[in-house]
Amino acid sequence: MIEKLKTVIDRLQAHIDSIPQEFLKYPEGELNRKFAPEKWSKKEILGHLIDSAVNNHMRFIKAQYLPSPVLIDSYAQNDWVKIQNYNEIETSELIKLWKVFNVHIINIMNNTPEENLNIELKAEDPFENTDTLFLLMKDYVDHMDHHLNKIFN
Ligand code: NI
Repeated sequence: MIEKLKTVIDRLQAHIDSIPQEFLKYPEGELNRKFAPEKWSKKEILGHLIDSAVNNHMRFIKAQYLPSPVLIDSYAQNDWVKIQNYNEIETSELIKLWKVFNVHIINIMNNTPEENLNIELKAEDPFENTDTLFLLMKDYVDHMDHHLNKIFN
């Protein structure tokens, strides 16, 4: 299990090392552009990844002290993005926030005892593959891959 978590951490670290420079290669007009009112811009996608970090930060901690199985409740993702108006946040500040959260999440992963990776969780969304804390951590990075592929397609 430790071996597998190391792979997840390495994948996340690789994103932290590369994404800030990659993101800044785009001109502001392209980062802000919305192809439809309901579609997220690149900055809004990065904002959504910050929301994912915030919500999963709490899940990763709560799973380790609340009675098992902790409920992995969903959050209204579109409302989170809309309310925070990510397109108006300065790009360099947005990237800093994304990075600092993910550096911290790596710290949490590194401090998770091996036996805690098997803690069982219960997802509100039955299609989520988050039956254990390890799977939730892996899913966090899988979800990030999915959205980064859309930003850098
Ligand atoms: Ni998403």
